Amino acid sequence: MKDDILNRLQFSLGKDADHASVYDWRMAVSLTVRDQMVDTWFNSTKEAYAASSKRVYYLSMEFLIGRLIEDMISNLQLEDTVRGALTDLGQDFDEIVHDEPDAALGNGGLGRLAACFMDSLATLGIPAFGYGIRYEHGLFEQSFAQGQQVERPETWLNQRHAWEFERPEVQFPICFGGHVDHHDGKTTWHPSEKVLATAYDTPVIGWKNEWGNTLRLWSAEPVSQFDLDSFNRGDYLAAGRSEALARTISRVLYPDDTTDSGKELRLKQEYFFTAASIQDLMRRYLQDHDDLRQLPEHVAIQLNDTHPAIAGPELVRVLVDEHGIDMAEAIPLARACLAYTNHTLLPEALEKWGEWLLGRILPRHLEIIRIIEETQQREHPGSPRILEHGDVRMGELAFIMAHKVNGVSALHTELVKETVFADLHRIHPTRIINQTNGITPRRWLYNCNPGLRDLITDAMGDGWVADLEQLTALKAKRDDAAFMQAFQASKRDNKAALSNWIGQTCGIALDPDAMFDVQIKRIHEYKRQLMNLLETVALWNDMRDNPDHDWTPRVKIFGGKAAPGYYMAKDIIRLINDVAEVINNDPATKGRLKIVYPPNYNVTMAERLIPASDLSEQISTAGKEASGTGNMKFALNGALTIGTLDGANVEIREHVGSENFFLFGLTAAEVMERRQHHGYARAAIEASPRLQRVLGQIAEGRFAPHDTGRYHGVVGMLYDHDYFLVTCDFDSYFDAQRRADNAYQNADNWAAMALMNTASMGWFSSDRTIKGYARDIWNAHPPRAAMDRSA
Ligand code: 6GP
Repeated sequence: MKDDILNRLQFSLGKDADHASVYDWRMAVSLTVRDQMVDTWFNSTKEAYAASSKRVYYLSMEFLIGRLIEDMISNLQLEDTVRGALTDLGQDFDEIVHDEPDAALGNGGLGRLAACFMDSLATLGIPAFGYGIRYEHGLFEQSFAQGQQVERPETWLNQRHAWEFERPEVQFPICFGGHVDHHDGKTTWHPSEKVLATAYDTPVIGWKNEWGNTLRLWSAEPVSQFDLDSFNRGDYLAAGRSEALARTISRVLYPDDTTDSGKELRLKQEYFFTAASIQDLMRRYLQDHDDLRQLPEHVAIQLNDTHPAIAGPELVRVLVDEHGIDMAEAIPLARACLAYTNHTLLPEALEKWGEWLLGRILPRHLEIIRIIEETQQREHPGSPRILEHGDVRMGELAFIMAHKVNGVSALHTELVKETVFADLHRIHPTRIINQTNGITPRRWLYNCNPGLRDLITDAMGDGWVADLEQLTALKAKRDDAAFMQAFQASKRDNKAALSNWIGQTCGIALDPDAMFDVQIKRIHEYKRQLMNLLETVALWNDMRDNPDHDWTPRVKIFGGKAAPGYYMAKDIIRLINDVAEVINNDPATKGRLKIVYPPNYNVTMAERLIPASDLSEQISTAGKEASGTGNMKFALNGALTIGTLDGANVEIREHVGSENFFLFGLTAAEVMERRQHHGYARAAIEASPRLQRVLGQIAEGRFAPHDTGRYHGVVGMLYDHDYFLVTCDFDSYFDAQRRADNAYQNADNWAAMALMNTASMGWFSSDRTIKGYARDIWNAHPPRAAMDRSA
């Protein structure tokens, strides 16, 4: 390993050890590790070909992979080797790991789920490709100026990406615009614009080197580099214009989470990566099959929400226009390959494209969508329409072109059946199924929490890493005093490390014995960071009113970004920072209450915060959080949840036991019922003197003394259109927080509850989720050889 690293340093980086920077060392290490994946990767491809295996194609606009170096090293079981080699070379392993930029090719839950799924597919040995976009700029970087969010472009590709292989030979033309010709029963699309999609491959190797799949990200390139005529005329800007336009398609990730951005460029991005992926998988299929009617036996395409929903019409187009299959046969054939996952019920997230726009950019696809629509209406008269009020509704399109549609938690799936797709569900009663989300235990325990990982492994070996249900054996350790002490100590160590980091980065001193209460996720009204903040102010008031009470010291930690155009979310960010300024400087609550909000929350920060958390805030309005996956990461790392009966919280609570979970709030049914009452928010505020006081303080400028009107909008919203029922759940939330306070006072009991959480989370491994998809949706299996190896 040492020699390999030095060789890489010299021959790939062109540096000698005396002049190498941390970046050089990291690249040398990464390339060395990458070399070790190649055999497994190639062999997996060969085995999949030999076995003529069905392949899974996971199409996703987002893969929120974060840093890869630790996953790569640990899945290859190279930790000790790499660490040892670097020590011998006088280098610091941790410094090198932390030098890797966090690849933020996604917004939040949907993108991170795709990344966890890639790890599980490889670990289970299921032949799969992840297909997405190689964004030049990932999710924006966030900083705060006077408490307000500032966005700057993210630049992960300013450095070479260590893990990818560029594939200049894997390139497909992607067409837009133009018109369609119908001649002698043959249809021809004459596009007006063309770009090239070039593949970049990142190998994804499973735990213990079992199997290697590929994350294939497409980058947009111009068909011709530049216009020489313009250049020779001296018009240099014009010479580069078409090149710049082409590259725009993969330039930046849209920074929206669960909202519809509805922009022309976004539609082009969606079609760009979907069409490239379909050309690629068709090429692979036709290499060793000639009968397209067998396609569904070899190809499973999973649509990660509606962003790739154009895959339906695109696959039909390829089958009909390029391979001469009848339309009537092509539609069910495509459907047998396709499945669709719904990730949210929020109406503002349901993608719609104006018919005029879709028809202008994808004229042939609009024709095919009309035919799909007619076919559906003929077979199921009165079916909900894809085309309505001049829009193409992508949810309906995805549903109608999928043989299975899945929700991401038990509750969410029931709500999908009852609300957004109620009518389609009546027509296709077996199409909607549930696959509750999961998380990869490799990243979310093994790598992010070495203290707890070693404790567990010492107690029971490392079988749990690929079989997380084994953690149930930990329940017996509850009465093992030495184990429990070590369990508590590992949490205490993580909290001390986090306190150091927060001291350095935010300049705020924390007491590691205080309760670390953490809410990290996108800032959104339905997630109710505002309710958490109002409760913090109420607690501050109570602490000041009763200074002699035995208060449980708290640290409230917030993390998360707001979509740049989401003004209410940005006000909430500012309010958190303004309140923090006042409370953190109040001598009356010193040592008892602190608020920290480190900027630029990302996957790497989550890996730091989650292992150091005591209390996990999962407080969305019931019925609004489709699943949540952060909730699972916290519980696995021994945090207790304070939460509503929403998304996967419901199933987490069932697994960990209601006595180990702080429940509060209205249920989904009660939420819908409450909204029918006129003036429900005012009534709730009037019934809660505590809430009234907090809202009064915010409204009169207690936290913005030089701009007292700053939060009138926020307070007014709570009085007049509190759609997410912050006011109605406030008292119940406050009470649950006091139950948490009391429980925390008994450290041993708290630790026992925390252990029950860790020990009960096995079911939430994304390995279980992927097995469910493979069985119920894809009918995909590991080829024989891989099964033998893991047996
Ligand atoms: C998210 C959901 O909000 C979250 O509850 C879920 O855990 C996650 O998907 C994975 O299923 N949805 C999105 O991020 C999104 O953009 C369109 O939905």
